[in-house]
Amino acid sequence: MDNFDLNKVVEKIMDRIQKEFKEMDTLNVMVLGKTGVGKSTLINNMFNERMADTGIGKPVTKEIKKITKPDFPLAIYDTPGIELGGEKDLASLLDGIKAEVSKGVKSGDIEQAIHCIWYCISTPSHRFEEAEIKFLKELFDRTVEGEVPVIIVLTKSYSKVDAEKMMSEIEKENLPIAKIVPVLAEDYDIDEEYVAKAYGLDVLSEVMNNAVPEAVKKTFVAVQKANLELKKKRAHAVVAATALTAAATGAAPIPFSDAALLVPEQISMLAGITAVFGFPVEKGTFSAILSSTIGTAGATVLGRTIASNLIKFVPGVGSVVGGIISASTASALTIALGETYIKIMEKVYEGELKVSDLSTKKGKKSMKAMFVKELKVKREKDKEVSE
Ligand SMILES: Nc1nc2c(ncn2[C@@H]2O[C@H](COP(=O)(O)OP(=O)(O)O)[C@@H](O)[C@H]2O)c(=O)[nH]1
Ligand SMILES: [Mg+2]
Repeated sequence: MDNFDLNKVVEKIMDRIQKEFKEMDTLNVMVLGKTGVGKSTLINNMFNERMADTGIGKPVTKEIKKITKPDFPLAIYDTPGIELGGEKDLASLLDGIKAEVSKGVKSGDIEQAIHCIWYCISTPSHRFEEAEIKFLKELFDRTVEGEVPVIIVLTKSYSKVDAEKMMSEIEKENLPIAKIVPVLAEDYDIDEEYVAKAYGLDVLSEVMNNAVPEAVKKTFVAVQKANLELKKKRAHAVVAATALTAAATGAAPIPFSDAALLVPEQISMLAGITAVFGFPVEKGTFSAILSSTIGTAGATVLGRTIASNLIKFVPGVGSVVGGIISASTASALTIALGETYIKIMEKVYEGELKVSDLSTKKGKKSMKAMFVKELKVKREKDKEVSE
């Protein structure tokens, strides 16, 4: 019997993922700072795509370049060559920024707005220069006027002592800055023996998440790669919401049966989690994930014997009669599937697992083990509650 078409389900998931990304509002980040302070390095290490190397740059003004990537809901306004030397350059840069900010405000369209500005200062320069102070004052007083949060990023902060000094120097000016964040975007070789480890991008990410408007937080969590906790939090919320719907409607994949069904709720759950993590997952990967978790008709890895051994882990499975299952079973299976998938995405994020490893025999085995573990955890919790 083969009435479960894995390919069709996978197609549906892929469509949903594309839709999730298309529906996300584009996040617009402006990055200011003198040439060589480390803007490009910062941008490339913060986001899932290497925007500063490979994005398409379109000149907005003489100083400002807008970088985008196809099908990626992020726009970076980079200022590759500012020097802040002469009055004239300064005025023209500020005019350019003001024009972009006002355009967004006037349009009333969230996708046109500049959502955040990073002003980068390099810590090893040891100086918060007059010209910079002047520039920042103008930026706040006459250019962004409270419309856009400005975060000061202290780049190349391999010396935390120097970063502290720089920070207190900036604080003296009492500028309406959202936050000052010291970072080292990439490991730094101090000499042959000492390497300063990269740090601070997770903090910058957290600060960003608080600073940007509510409407683009979802986008930010998806496009950033510096803070795993932000992604996990959002992914768990997707699972919890799906489990509630699943419990309410009794909608659940029926596991280990001839007709393992993945209902629309679970399809959008998997798509939603994928969007939160924001890296490309291919069709073959989903086939592998589905066949090693909920199982499919005639699935090679999940033979009947294994299936009958597994089924006892499903809470309330006794009530599976003719495809009707209890609310608790529906939600347990949904949670187990969702949480397993989050763990897989986490491993990919941490570099412990490659997406391509998932469709191997070993990958499938490990996913199955994870799924069973999730079901067991749920069963133990249920027991505690009923005791
Ligand atoms: N090791 C290390 N090098 C950095 C870091 N940030 C910037 N750099 C280096 O500083 C130089 C200028 O950086 P870049 O990102 O091109 O500056 P931009 O002109 O502001 O875009 C490059 O050689 C970078 O490799 C960092 O966090 N760690
Ligand atoms: Mg650059």
